[in-house]
Order: sequence, then structure tokens, then C-alpha cells
Amino acid sequence: MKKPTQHFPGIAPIRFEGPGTDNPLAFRHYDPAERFDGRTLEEHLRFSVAYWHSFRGTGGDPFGPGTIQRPWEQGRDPLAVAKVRLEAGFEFFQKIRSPFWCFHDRDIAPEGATLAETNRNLDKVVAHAKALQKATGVKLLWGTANLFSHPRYMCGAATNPDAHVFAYAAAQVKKALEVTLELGGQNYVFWGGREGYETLLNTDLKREQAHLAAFLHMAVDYAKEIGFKGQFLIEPKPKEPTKHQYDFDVASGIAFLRTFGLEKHFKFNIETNHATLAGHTFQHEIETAAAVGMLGSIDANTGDLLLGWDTDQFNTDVRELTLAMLSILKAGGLGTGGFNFDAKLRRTSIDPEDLFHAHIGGMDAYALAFKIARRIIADGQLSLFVADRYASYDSGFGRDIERRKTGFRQLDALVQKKLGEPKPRSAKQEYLENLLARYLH
Ligand code: XLS
Ligand code: NI
Ligand code: NI
Repeated sequence: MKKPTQHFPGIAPIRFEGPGTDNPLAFRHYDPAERFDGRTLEEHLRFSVAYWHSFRGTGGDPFGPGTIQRPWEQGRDPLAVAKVRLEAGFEFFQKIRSPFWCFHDRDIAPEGATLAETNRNLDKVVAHAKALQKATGVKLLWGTANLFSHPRYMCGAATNPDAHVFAYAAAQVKKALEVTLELGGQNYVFWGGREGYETLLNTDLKREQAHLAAFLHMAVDYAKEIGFKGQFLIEPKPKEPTKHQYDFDVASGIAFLRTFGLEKHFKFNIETNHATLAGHTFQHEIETAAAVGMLGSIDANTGDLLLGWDTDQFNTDVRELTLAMLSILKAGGLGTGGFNFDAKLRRTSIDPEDLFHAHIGGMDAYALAFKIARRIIADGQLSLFVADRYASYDSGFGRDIERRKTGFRQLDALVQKKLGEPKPRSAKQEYLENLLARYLH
């Protein structure tokens, strides 16, 4: 048999060499085989590569075209190129030791002249992807449909004022669900990039939100019909490309899902850079979802604090990731979710090797954060502090408040007859920041 082409010649599968290594193409903290509580780190972290950035990203920005030219992007038949590109992708997933990948329907196969032709193109590439998944053991973390790039979606997909566009988007998601099922996808993501508006002068907000809900109900119904059991995920983002997006953040997502009776079917895919665009920390979004049992998956990246858009950089900020990991571990992990590197190379990082450096940095930072967070939890000092801070609710009238067994009249009597003035107690933020720093360094 002919040996398959090596798209990343000279780069061997990345190995764990430990914190002391000076090999830039080795893991320092991520040892996929290391065991914690009977599971390997690979099973705990469930890393995933985002196909759109790592294999469709060209480095283009609003001021200039792409800078990144991959050797495998050659030939005139877009379907043939799509298949070779996918092979390069799977070689990368294996070499970077990523157990999962994620894609949009339009990332992997070109659109045809009609929806039927587009679907046929997709089927051909999906068959190839299925074979590659089987050969490599790499699995699909989630699938999704691109409902934001094509001009037909310029005014939204499910929230488009034209029902014709809604119908087209429905047909597209129908197919994307079938394809995700075919590839054994463990989740399905809705990111509503153009589900929002630019101005209320031309927009019926109430109707658009109801249409979005109808769309999601149809997706739930169709998944049931075809036997897709993966977890549905909403990926909130406050803006970009649309000025006002309906899935602004986790809190507005919860309100939306509950308003329309969808909360049982959805969890959240939380993206670091989307959290910060909404004016929140990454950890805030995780805690908000976890508090209602709706933490689903993570799109792992970061923004640039000096830039006001989704720069989708690889995140190596161990402090931020440790805080996020603390909240994730406290919530019992991500279940069928994982850490998907929805992150891209800088426009100036044009070598195929840069894909490795980027992912190694991200994976090592998450692995280190995971270990530090576990140490913090095992030590128990932080959680003891918090537990103690709320201890007055553990018994007596505090417990009655939590159980709703008391009211204003009783509490008023209690204060006037017994308790008097509360004694303020320091929240000790600086002490706790120093405590955190001890684990980090
Ligand atoms: C864009 C989103 C997108 C989703 C998938 O900002 O992060 O990449 O993850 O549609
Ligand atoms: Ni994302
Ligand atoms: Ni994003």
C-alpha cells in the first residue's frame, strides 16, 4: 500500500517531556496518559481542534487578505481539495494528540449551486471524515451549521424577517444534524452570529425572538425523530458580527430558554472571549451556567484586553484558567463537553509548525490549570473560607431564610428584640488573592 502523504513532515506526534524540557515541540504539563481519579488527563480534558480556524483560517483581516498558504491547498476541484485538507486535519489532530475535532458544515465541504448539490458535496466529505475518524480514533465533539457567512443570512437565519430564509436555515440545520449523527457527534452547537439586529427601526424584536425559539424547538423535535442523542448547546456572544445578539451571555440565554420552554434541552458552550466581550469574566459565565446545571462545553480561547473584538487567541493565562477550572471541577466537569480550541493563529504566524506551538501552549496551560485547581480543592482552604462566610445560613433563622420558612414579620421581630445591629466582617479579598498566588507560583 502507498504510504499516505505526510502533510506535516518532520513533526512527530507531540510527546510529554515534563516541565524541565526545552523542546518547543513537547508538552510540559499535558501528559494525556496521566491518571487522576481513575481517568486519564485525556479523558478529563477532552481537547478538540476547531477545523474552521486551524484548517480554513487564512489570516485574512478587514485590512488585507490571507497570509497563510498551506501546501495541501492545491488543485482546482474544490471537493478534492476538501478531502486532502481533511487528511491534513486528521494528521494534525493525531500528532497534537487531540481526541476530538469540531466543524461547521461549510468548513468541510463547498457549497454547490443548489441546496441538493451542497448536500451531496457534504455527504461525500462526511464519508471521508467517517473513514478518517475510524482510522485515527479521533472523535467529533460537536457539529454545527454555518448560518452566518453566506449573504442569504445577512439579516439573520432563524431571526430573518423573511420566512424563506428561515426555511432555508431549517433545511441546512436538518442536514447538519444528520451529518453530526452520522459522525457520532457528542453535542450540537448553536452560535447565533447574525441572530440579532443592527437597528430597531427595521426590527420586530419580539417576533424575532419567538422565531428563534420556534427554530430551536424544531431542532429538538428533529433530533428526536432521527435518534440524535447528543447534547444541544447554545454559545452566547453579545455582539460581533451583529451589534445586538439575542444570546448576549449565559444569563440572558437562561432567560430566553426558560421563557420558551427550551431549558431542558440545552446547555451552554461558553467561550472565553465572548464572556469578556459581554463584560464578564470567563469564570463568571461558567459559574452562572453551573448554578442552574447548564454548563455544557468550553470554546477555549482569549481576547486581547486592548482590542474590542473576538480575536480568538490561544489562551496561556494560567491564573484565568485555574479560576475557570476551579468552577468547572466544582460543577462536576463538562460531561459530554470538552475544551475546543476555538482559537486561531495570528496573521503573522504562517508556518504549519505554528499550529503546533499554538495548541501545545493552550493544552499545557489547561493541563497545568487543571492540576493547580485540583490542588486548591484538595487543600480545601478556599472552600472552607467561603463555607465559613455563609455559615450563618446553616442553622437557625439563616436556615429558615434558605428554606423559606420565615418572613419579614418574624425577621423584623428578631432584629428588634434580639439581634440588633450586624457586625461587619472583612471579605479578605487581598488575603485570598495571596492565597491563590501561593498555588500558582
Ligand atoms: C464565533 C463563534 C463560532 C462558534 C461556532 O465567534 O465562536 O466560532 O464557536 O459557530
Ligand atoms: Ni466559539
Ligand atoms: Ni467566538
